[in-house]
Order: sequence, then C-alpha cells, then structure tokens
Amino acid sequence: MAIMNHEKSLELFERARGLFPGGVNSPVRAFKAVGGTPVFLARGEGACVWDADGNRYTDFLGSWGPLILGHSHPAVVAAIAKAAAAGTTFGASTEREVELGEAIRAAFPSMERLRFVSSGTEATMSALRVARGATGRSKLIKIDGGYHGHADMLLAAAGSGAATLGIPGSAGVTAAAVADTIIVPFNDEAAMAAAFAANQGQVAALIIEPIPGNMGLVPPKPGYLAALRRMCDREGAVLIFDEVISGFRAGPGGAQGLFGIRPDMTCLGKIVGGGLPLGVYGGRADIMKVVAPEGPVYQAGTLSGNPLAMAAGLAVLGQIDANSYKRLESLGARLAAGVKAAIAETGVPACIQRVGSTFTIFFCAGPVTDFASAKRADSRVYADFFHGMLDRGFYLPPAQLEAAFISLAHQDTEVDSFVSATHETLAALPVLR
Ligand code: KE4
Repeated sequence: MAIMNHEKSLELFERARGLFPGGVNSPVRAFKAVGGTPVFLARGEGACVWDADGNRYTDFLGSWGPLILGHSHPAVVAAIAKAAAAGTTFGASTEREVELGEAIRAAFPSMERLRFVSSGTEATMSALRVARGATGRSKLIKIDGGYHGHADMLLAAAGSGAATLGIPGSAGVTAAAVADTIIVPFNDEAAMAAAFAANQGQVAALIIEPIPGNMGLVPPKPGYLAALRRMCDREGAVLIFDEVISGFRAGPGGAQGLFGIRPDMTCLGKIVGGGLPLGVYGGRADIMKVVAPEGPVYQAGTLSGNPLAMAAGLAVLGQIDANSYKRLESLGARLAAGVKAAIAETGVPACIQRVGSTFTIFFCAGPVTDFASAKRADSRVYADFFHGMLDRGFYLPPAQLEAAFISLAHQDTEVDSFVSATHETLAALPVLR
C-alpha cells in the first residue's frame, strides 16, 4: 500500500480554515468524525475521483448520493454545457421545468403537483410549511436520527423518553422553533401510535426517510411504513416521505415504489438534479393547492427550476431504466456478500446493511434497527477503517452514521477490489478497543 502524498490538500485546508468555518462548506466534509485532514478533490470520472495531489480513489461516497451514473457522465456534461450556452438562469419559466416535472410525476405518481427548489433542505422545509398550511395544525413528528436538512424546526434532538417534544439540536435554534417537533424512534410502531395519541388532532405531518440513510443505512421493518400510512390516515396527518436519498436510488419510483406505500407528500433531491443544486417537493393536489400563488402558503426562490439543474436532471433520468436497478442490485449484493465474508473471516465486530446500491458498514454487532442501536457502533474503529480504506484508494463517507453509494459506473472488478481492501483493512485494524 503506497503512502499517499497529501501536501496540496494540507495547503488548501490551511487556506480554507482561514476562510470557512472549520475550513469547509458543509460540516461532515471536515473529517471531524474520522480525524485527519480532509482530502481536497479535483476531478471525478466514472467511479473514480482524484484529489489535489493526484491520488486516485474508487469513490463509494458519490457526493452523498446524487451520482447514480458516476462522475462527469458524458450525457450529463453535454446537457449542462448545452443549457449553459443558452443562458444559465432566467428567473422565468422554461420548457425544461415542464419536461422534468412530467418525468418526475411519471416516476412518482403521488406527486400530483410539485415545486422545484434548490436543495433538499428547502424541499423539506417547504413541504412542512405546506402541510401546516393545508391542515391548520402545528405539530410535526420526525424520526430520532432522521436528517432532513437544516431548517430550524427539524434541528430538534430527542429529549428523554420515547416520544418527546424536541429540544434544540443545534445552537441558534430556539426552544420555540422546536416546541412543536415530536421525536419518535424509527421502526417502533407503538412509540409512533403513542405520539399520535398524545397529540390527537394536532399533528400536521409526519416526515420520515422511508429508508433512513442518515443514521447509517437502516431498512424499515416489514409492515412499518404501512402502519405509519394507516396512522396518518386515521389522524388526518400528512405523511411526508423524504426521498432526497432514496428517490431514483432505491428504485425507479424510490422507496414508495419499492414498498408500495403512497405518501401524501414527497421530497426529492440529489439524483434528480444530476449533481446540480436541485430539490423538489410535491404531493396530493388538494394539499399543494395551498402553495402561492395559487394559495396562501408562501414559498419562493430565485434559482428554482434552474435551467442547468433541469437539464442535468433530465439527462440523468434519460440514462436510467429498469435494467439500471437490476445492475445496481447485482453490484450491491456482490459487495455486501464480500464484505460479510470479510467480517466473518476477520472476526471484527461489524455488520453491513444495504438496500440496493446504498450501504453502511457498522462497527457493532447487528442488526441496527434504529438510532439508539446505530449509536452503539464504534465510531473510533470506523475512523481507523475509513483511513485504512482511504490509504488503499477507496473513498467512503467520513462518518460512521452515513450511507455509502455504488454507481452504474462501478464494475464488478471495482467492487471486488473494494472487498479485498476491506478484508485487508479489517485484518489490520488496531486491537479493537
Ligand atoms: P441538502 O440541503 O443537503 O441538499 O439536503 C438535505 C437532506 C434532506 N434529506 C435527506 C434524507 C438528506 O440526506 C439530506 C442531506 N444529506 C446529507 C448527507 N447525509 C448531505 C451531506 C452534507 O450535509 O454535506
């Protein structure tokens, strides 16, 4: 294993630390959870990225999910270039918005009406305001360990007890901002029923990642999502699926297509923007009719429906079909089987959890079924694993409680190399603490 030179990344990080809080433009990039200096990436092509020092990595982060085709896919690059040559933004409606909107609704029929915004955060924040406006109710339920972007009402941490009113999960978030946010453990029907019972007639919306990726990859228990659907129907609460990760990732119709559950609203991001800034929220026409200018709930954005993001999204959707998901499932199953064998052979207390091409290697005995069990994973061992893999030329999420991604640019050979490197790295882990 060659020792990599990271001089340029070190120099750039020193400059960045004088510019940006923590030297980064998004906290998780700072390697705080794994230690060391973040590598600055310079180029991506297919399944690979190169850092500022020219070191090559096979990329299993894929920019946190958007890159289902891999880096700089020719069709996406050409579509962006063509759109840019015709103008980068108009602040007016364009044909591409209509085309991408129609393509999204064809894949997600539950999104009878939708609205483009510029990030996943903006999508979820707007969806919750719409749900509150449509129901006239204030309270919202979110899952402990679920992440939906950084809107104040969603930056709530679980208080004591199972179904509790949120407490600020970040400095700067006031108690008032999260006073109506109820936190409930994932995969726990009884806790969800108790939360609804304790807040009868007051819950505007339940927002959930149907396949959580932000506590690591944690699949829903069989029947769990269907139970939530029934509870929301009974309570008149809006069921919001945050499919920013799972949309176009878990299948052609996201998690709602995979599990056959029709939410009232859906939030999309990442893949649908082809790597450009794009979020989408939408759902039942009778709910979305409250959105301005049709209704009284205000939401707006200068770059909403941006022509380049529309072009990139259309280009990506034009490249994926049913066979794509068969391929992703084959790659994911190959990787998971290999990693499972490596864990067994090395005896490291770890498990791999996966849905399709999204996975997490947890450093604890499985199964991981919720945030409490995810937090039992040893993040220090994960940090050693992360750096061992990075030194071997494999780029993973720089935090244990995140998801890793396989793209259509990955070949069997790259998955097999990942498995071999995993085996080597597990075997070389310092004596487990
Ligand atoms: P953005 O505002 O980052 O586009 O989307 C927020 C968001 C909403 N919903 C889900 C399910 C998400 O995973 C995200 C963002 N995901 C993180 C990674 N877990 C983005 C990486 C980062 O924050 O730098």
